[in-house]
Amino acid sequence: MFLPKIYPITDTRLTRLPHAQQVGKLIEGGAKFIQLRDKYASPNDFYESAKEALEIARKGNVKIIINDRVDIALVLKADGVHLGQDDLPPEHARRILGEKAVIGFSTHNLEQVIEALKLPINYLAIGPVFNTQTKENPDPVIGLEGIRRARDIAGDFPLVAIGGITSENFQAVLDAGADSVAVISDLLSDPDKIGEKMNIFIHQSQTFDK
Ligand code: TZP
Ligand code: MG
Repeated sequence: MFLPKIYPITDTRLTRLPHAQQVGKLIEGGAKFIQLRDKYASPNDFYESAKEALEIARKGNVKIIINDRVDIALVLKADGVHLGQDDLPPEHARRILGEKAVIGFSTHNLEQVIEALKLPINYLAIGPVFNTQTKENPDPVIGLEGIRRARDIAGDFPLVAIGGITSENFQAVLDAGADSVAVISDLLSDPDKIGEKMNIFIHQSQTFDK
């Protein structure tokens, strides 16, 4: 599965911008794989705005993952869905969306990682790695040590780290064993600089590749 090192997630509360505009700016900055996350919009509003975002993403050959809503991912033929512990179980999402869909699944501790590895998913996310203001009622932080342990348990299964990740600390998170870092506030908190910030992340990750 295609999983880039930097995995941006949209947030309309933080940016006050529609998903489509956030996606446009993230793509300008070099994003290739974006999750649309909306905890407050009605299903109808999320559907409409995800549809616009997908049109932009398709033009740029960028993959779109829908947070929570398997139904919206299905009707819009999005690339996949990201599910949490309280969402529709991944085995049902797999039956609905088919073999080609990307299904990501959130975990917050090592027991959940062990269970997640039995599921029909394409990547697992773990976090929060560091303190975050973005998620309501976040689980306890797992730190870099949590990433190292998750990597030990997960073998070479695709692992995404999330929570409090910035352009300053993401390389340490990748070095601890994450394949990819999911980022919200550090990318989006200045809506005028989303593209620029995305570009900084990509540039940094390529610098470390050398
Ligand atoms: N799940 C665990 S932490 C988090 C989610 C959705 C929020 C991450 O946001 P930020 O702003 O990158 O800390
Ligand atoms: Mg969810």
